[in-house]
Amino acid sequence: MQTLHSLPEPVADVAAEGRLDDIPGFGEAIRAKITDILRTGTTPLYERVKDQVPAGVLGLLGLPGLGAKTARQVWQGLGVESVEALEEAARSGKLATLPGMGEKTVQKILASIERARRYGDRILLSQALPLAESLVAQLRPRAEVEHLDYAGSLRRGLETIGDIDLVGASRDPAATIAAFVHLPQVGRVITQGERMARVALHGGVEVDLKLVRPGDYGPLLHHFTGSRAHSIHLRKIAEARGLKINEYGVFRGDTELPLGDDEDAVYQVLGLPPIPIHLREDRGEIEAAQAGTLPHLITEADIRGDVHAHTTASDGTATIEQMAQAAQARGYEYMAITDHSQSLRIAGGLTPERLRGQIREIRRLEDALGIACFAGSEVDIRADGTLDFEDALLAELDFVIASAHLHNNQGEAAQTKRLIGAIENPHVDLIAHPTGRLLGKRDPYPLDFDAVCEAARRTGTALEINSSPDRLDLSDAYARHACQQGVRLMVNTDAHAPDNYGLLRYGITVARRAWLTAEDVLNTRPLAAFRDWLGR
Ligand code: DGT
Ligand code: CA
Ligand code: CA
Ligand code: ZN
Repeated sequence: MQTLHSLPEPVADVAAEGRLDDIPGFGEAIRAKITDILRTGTTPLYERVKDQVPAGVLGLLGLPGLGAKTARQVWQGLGVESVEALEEAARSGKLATLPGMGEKTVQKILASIERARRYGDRILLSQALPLAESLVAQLRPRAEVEHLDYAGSLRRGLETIGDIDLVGASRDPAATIAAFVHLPQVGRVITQGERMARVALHGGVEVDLKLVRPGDYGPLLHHFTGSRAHSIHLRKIAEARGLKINEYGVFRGDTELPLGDDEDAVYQVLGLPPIPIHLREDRGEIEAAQAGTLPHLITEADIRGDVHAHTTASDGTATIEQMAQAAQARGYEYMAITDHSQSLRIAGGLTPERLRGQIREIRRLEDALGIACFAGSEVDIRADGTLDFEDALLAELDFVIASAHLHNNQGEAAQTKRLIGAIENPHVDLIAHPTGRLLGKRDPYPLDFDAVCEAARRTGTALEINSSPDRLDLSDAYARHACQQGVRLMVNTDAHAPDNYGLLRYGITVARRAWLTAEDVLNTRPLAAFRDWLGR
């Protein structure tokens, strides 16, 4: 399932081109099931299981950390058929009576239920985006379709998505709607009209499609993109100018202003410059537009190097050469190899001897790699804020990342002190994924973030926006705050495989939502300037 979610392209495209065989880890059985689902919307195995196992029990599998074995155990052992019943069994102590079920596991299950409630049915941006892109790719080429885009929170790049909103301009809306509800991904039609439909995809994600005639598209796309708060604020500005603004257009009295298909025309009639999509949250962007101080937001193309990557030496899947080749193929000037340190045994952390060997190997390969490669390390921060390697070894490296993977249950004061300890180490250049959150799975650890920013600014230590789609850490709000406190940032992918470098788009989305310019992000600097900043 993880593999499916992380495919860089729609599985339908892969299947259509007969390339299912190329996906690592997919055997004959899985390929057959995917083909079934794409063709018929289901697969015989699913139909069989669906009839034998209550839907509520399958629903338990949606809880992060609860596997099929546990779901079966609580169902057959305690008759639990719903999340509510599972919670009841956990609280009453019944759950703890099952063989192999310790108090710690029970607490984990309760925490997971609580988190699932908070997230509701929201899915990760990285899961929604490929779905939306595949729907758009199927509808946009149709002859009667003039425009078709995804809008809503997905277009604004929120880290989680409630539902997917599609908007379009069609010369024959009925035909486009009919095509939409018959797409192979659609599991169920919820509502259908002449110009709109709402469906649920097989995975449960709900999708809205709204259509207008060509010529009216600008206001529609604009209305369904901006957050509600952004639209309401704009409406007030419109009223002050004697204008009325809604999804159908901008009106003076009963007369519609001819805006056409361009959404920026909406800003133009209000006397404003176009506001970048990622800023449309009413967090000061309208005032900035009025004052002419909108930031020139960072783009993917501004990044000159990705300086957080792993190899087979720790928990990556590729060699130094393969990672270098992938970084070079993206047009980067530089990169870093930053495998884990000794304490992180589960991730194959390097001992000092192995790290010294790796440094020598990078020096030896350097000329052949065709890209500047920093010998680095992602050093674990110990419980007391000291680092997992001696300073003498850190001094041999070109680039040092520090991060907290272990001992993260210490409480705010201790955790803050610990991070500041690492920040104050003169060898440390960057703190990776500074709040430790995993979207939908683990909350940020308690932290005095202002104190962390103060230390980072004072020592010239950078904080990371980690692009890994289940981290996105720092978040947009934290990154914006850090930047306002004078902290420099870096956007990295934490690549564990060559194609992970492509995850940069998610980190850049966070950076843009944080109002960052290329100037604010250190790894937009050319190699010489980046080296100057490192001061090594
Ligand atoms: P989500 O789906 O929870 O991740 O968040 P959104 O932002 O996609 O919200 P959604 O799906 O309810 O609405 C889609 C877009 O339409 C959203 O960008 C705001 C806009 N919108 C929806 N309803 C209203 C409304 O009543 N007033 C205004 N001004 N805008 C609305
Ligand atoms: Ca939405
Ligand atoms: Ca919606
Ligand atoms: Zn890492």
